[in-house]
Order: sequence, then structure tokens, then C-alpha cells
Amino acid sequence: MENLIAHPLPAFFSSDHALHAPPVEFIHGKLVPYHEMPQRIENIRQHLESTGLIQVNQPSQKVTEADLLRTHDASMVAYLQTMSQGAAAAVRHDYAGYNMEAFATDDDYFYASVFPLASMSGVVSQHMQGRKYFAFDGAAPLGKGTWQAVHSSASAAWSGTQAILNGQTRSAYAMCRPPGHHAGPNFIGGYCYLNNAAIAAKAFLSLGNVAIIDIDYHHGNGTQAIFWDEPRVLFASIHADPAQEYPAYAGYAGETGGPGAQGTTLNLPLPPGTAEAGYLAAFDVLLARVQAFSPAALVVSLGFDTYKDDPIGTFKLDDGSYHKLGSLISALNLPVLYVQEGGYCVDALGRLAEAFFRGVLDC
Ligand code: OKP
Ligand code: ZN
Repeated sequence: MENLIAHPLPAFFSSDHALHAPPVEFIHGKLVPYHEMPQRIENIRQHLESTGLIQVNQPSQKVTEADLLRTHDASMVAYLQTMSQGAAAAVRHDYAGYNMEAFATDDDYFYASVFPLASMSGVVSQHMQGRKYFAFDGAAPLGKGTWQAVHSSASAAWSGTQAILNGQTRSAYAMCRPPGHHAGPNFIGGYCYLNNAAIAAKAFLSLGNVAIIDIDYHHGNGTQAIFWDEPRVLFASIHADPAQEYPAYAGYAGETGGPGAQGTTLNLPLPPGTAEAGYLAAFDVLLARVQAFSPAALVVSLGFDTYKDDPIGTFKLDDGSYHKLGSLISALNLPVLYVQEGGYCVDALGRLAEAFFRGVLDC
């Protein structure tokens, strides 16, 4: 613990994340404090900096609109900007067409209020052609600082990617907040607005095929959707069975990729309550698939909500499990961008990240 790390891992972090701090979310019939809170990434940063494992940089570059548009529809990017401006101006009545209502708190955030059903498709398609509905749930509220926070979060991923592409480092850690893996080409939800991991993976395509390993507790439905028909990107995920857990509509084992990309999506759903042995068995399957794909670069969607004391997850991983996962990923010997996703046991996050990156750095 006291020994100096010869080569700290370059990390990218923007303090802009704190501009996004929704007060509440609606979960199991109750309004509760928003789990995806600023203290999460602050704890990770403070703890990892104190260990000397990482060297923190401000994002060296802002991801440009053109690069965002490789991952997200222009209408969705415009929507994020418009809604943040609208929250600043507090002109809520103008946004009913976006299916957003303000929730009356001391901090004004727009919360999605109605979710179109398949049986409404005839009615809804008209609106969808205008790209008016973007939120698939109520867990991604929009406030006046949301756009700047999500743009800076994506820029942290972008800067890490560029540092790897420029040869400045072989691997890097994007300390993203808000997270991104539930955000798709034209949808937001589950605390996610811009898909940081996907934005990075698109850029890595200049090197060759890319694999994304998603080890957040929840299925990365947004990332899966973005690369569904992309044969050059393997999306491989271990997560709680969507038949029993969020996001419910995606992440089933039978989802293996679109017609143009059969076999480049791998979903390994596990039952709620899974402990380390069951998790590592699935991880072996995942690693074999990644190796068979021979990617030129790797993006890891890194969630710590698989921890045994996470307030919204049920898996039973502990510090030692994260050390093992870090070692196993590092042993692939690929350029890797680690992208922070979830993890809500706030006080443990620094420690869990330390365990993971000690595994990565073998120290
Ligand atoms: C984000 B990530 C709505 C419950 C919403 C959202 C969970 C988002 C997890 N009834 N829960 O994957 O850690
Ligand atoms: Zn999660």
C-alpha cells in the first residue's frame, strides 16, 4: 500500500459532473435520494489519488459534435441541449411535446412522464418521426447543468481514447459521471445520457475490431443497441437476468446481434444473488469469446454495483473479486479504456476501485 507506483494509470476526470445532481428518483413506489450522486466519483478520485495508482487529468479535449454523432442521433443531442437550456429558463410548459414534466423541488429537473406502448404505435409513430420521445424511463432527469456534465463525461472517455490512440499510454481510466451504457442511438434512461463507452469504441475502430466488456450489474441496453448491427464490435456483457432486473426488455441470452452482425453480441445473464464463483465462471466464457474475436482494443464498462453491499444490486462480489477481474482483463494484454459506469455503495467505491486497479496494474 505504501510502495510508490512506478507507472500510475492516466485517468481523466472533469469536475463538471457536479453540475448534474438530480435530487430524487422514483423507485419501488417511493421517492428516494438519487443514487447516481456526485459523491460517487469524488470518492473514487480521492481514494485512488491517495494510493498513487492513478494520475488524474482534466479531459484534454472536448468530444466534438461530429464525434458524438457517430454514436447518437443529431435529434437526441439537440434534445439534451434544448432540455438543459429549458431547465435553466424554467419554461416548462414548452416541453410537454418532449414528454417531460418538471418535478417541483428546489432544484428543477425534467422527468419523463409517459412511456409509449407498442400497442400505441400507430399514434406514437407520428411523434417518433419528429423524434420527440427520447426517455425510456424516468431515471434520467434533465436539469440546467445536465448537458455540460454529460458532455464533459463523454469528453473524459474521449480524452482517454485519444491518449491511447496517440501512443501516450497503453491503457487509461475514464472517470465518467454520469454513466452511459443505458443510452442508445436515440434514447436516454437509467441515469445515462451519452454513451461514453460507445463513443470510445467508435474511435478505436481506427485500430481494427473492438471488444466491449460490460461488467456493470445491469445490462448495457444502450451499448447493445448502438452496436447491434456492427460486426466489427463485440459487445459482451454479464449482468443480472433482465427477466428479474432492470432494464427488463434487453439482455437475454438469445440476443446475439443483428442480421449483419450475428454472434457479435454476447449476453450472459445471471440470477439475482450470484456470488463470486458463479460470476467468475461466466467471466471465463466471456474472456474466451473476447479472445476468439481478436480485438485491437478493448473498452470496459466498469460497474461496481455487483458489490455485495450495493443498495440496488443483489450480486455478492467483494474486494477480492474486483482484484481478480482487473488481473484477468489486464492479462488480455490489449490497449484498454476503462469507463466508469454504475456502483452505488458510495462509501465503498474508492476501495473497490483500488482493488480493481491493483489487479489491473499487478501491484
Ligand atoms: C444504472 B447503471 C425505475 C428503476 C430505475 C435505474 C437503474 C439504473 C442503473 N423503476 N433504476 O447500470 O448502474
Ligand atoms: Zn448498473
